[in-house]
Amino acid sequence: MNQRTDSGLLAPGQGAPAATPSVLHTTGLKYPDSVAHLIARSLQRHGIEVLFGQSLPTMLHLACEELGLKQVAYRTENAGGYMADAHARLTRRPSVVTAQNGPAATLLVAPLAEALKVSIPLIALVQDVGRAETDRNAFQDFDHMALFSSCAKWVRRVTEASRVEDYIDQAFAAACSGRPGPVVLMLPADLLVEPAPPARRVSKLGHFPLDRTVAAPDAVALAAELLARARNPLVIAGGGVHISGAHDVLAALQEAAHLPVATTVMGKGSVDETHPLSLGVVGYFMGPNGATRHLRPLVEEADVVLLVGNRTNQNGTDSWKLYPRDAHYIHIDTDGLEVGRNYEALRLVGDARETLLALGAALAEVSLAAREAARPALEQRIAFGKQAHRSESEVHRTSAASPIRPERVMQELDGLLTPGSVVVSDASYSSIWTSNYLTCRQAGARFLTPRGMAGLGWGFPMALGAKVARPGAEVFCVAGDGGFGHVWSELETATRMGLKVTLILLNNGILGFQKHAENLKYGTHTSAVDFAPVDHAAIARACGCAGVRVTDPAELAPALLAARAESRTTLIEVLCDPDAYPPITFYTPA
Ligand SMILES: Cc1ncc(C[n+]2csc(CCOP(=O)(O)OP(=O)(O)O)c2C)c(N)n1
Ligand SMILES: [Mg+2]
Repeated sequence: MNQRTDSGLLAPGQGAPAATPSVLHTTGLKYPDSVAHLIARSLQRHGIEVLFGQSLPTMLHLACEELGLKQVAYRTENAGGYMADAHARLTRRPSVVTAQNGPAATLLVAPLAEALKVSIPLIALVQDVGRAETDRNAFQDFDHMALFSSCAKWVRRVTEASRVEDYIDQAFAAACSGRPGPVVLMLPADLLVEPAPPARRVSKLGHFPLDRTVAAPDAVALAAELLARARNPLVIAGGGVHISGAHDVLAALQEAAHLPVATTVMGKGSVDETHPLSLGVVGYFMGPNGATRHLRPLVEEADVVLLVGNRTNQNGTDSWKLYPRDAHYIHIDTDGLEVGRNYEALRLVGDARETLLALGAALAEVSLAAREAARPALEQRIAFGKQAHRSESEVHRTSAASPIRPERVMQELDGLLTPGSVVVSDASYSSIWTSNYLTCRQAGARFLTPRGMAGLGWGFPMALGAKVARPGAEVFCVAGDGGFGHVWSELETATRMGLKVTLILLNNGILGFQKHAENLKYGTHTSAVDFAPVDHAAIARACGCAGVRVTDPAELAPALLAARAESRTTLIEVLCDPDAYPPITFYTPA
């Protein structure tokens, strides 16, 4: 006799086990050649090999898996979108992320917003309610067109099987042409199971920039004249150099035209930072111990500034105070709206690579005698400035103190980097430490960070996406404890998907940037900024990763080497000094 509880229900664990209805067992795919199969084949036609997803839209993933496309299964849509972002940044091909309608779709807003800001082509394929269920409060129905309108370049819903190929190709064209960016295509669930119409399209649109344009020749010739005749020219390269794949052209121009080059955070890696004409990263962190602090006069004294793929945003320009007011600006950007946004400029609207090639050709036609003559003294100034930073920061870079100085962590990591390494930093202090204390030793090396929006937490999923893009590369991630709290669950993703990265967790026990900035601005901070102690290394081990905690700086190098030898993701939790802050200029204006 089964015991009933007071409520009349069977008590837990009682009663005969219910047999699983046979319909809940696998019986074979019911829709053999569906619209979803046509989409999968279209994705393959454009060169897509992986989708970042979590089983939805289900029919699409079933078709994709049947056709050999790989699903990299995320734990949260936020993280999946950032994985796709990093994957696109490194492959220089658009990446596909998928999600269900409703709440899952809303979680794509953060990664799409990042991609929109920094011009990364993401293709979000989002399930929608059945066509006959639209606007009748169907389960998880929502106004997705309005939801995505602020964070995507292009949002459409396809409703006819005969138009599916047209819309897929429009999605790729929208994402990859002009200024690249994220797009969303809504796919009603019932449409996906309809029989596939015949395929008609053959083009391959899965790369960016899809259509390279070049600035007008007269503007290019004028730019060459200005640079050749300048007293103190300076190039400030942004993330657009990477998007355009222009680093080799920029590096050649730097050398041939004797041009000093600084970068933004997103542009780090566009030139070799050990080149005698490279300044490093300039922006809002040029206070004491900042890598480019002693090079600030070179920026301020510039009379001709060449901006390449540089949005002249607040952090990059130190709130528009760093770049010289009276200089002549030459601005290369594929988006004419960015040119002259903050600095009136000679407009070189075009793809960075094509336009730099044209500029290089134009510079070969003019005399570079002034540039060549200025080079030795310029190189000496740059070398002095870099040396002054090295001397100034030595005490922190070699500190044996515990809790550990982040500069010491960076020093150990910098020693391990090769040109093929990929370093991903979370927002907040992590991206400032890496920008200042890690060295790009070859043009084209990649340092990724979600700094378009500076959304906290996305470094670790970006590192996983980077590893999918470059399985052979050593991928490091530097993240703070606050940021990492957004994405602990993706440790399980790393294990399940067999993705090995080395995560260096700077655990200072606080929302550092938040707390310090509050103290500075308001004299005190709110109660939200201090954490309870967390054993992150144990969380990593619980998810099948390796996890170690480092409290003594002498253990850093062995921990990094052990992580290198591991086949799994390793989380190295470094107990860091909560009073260590990076060289943000507004913290230390002197
Ligand atoms: C999604 C998101 N939430 C909040 C913020 C605001 N924010 C910027 S930095 C920061 C603190 C970061 O703390 P942590 O990740 O531990 O890094 P730390 O500064 O301590 O090195 C916060 C809350 C943000 N940028 N993004
Ligand atoms: Mg912290």
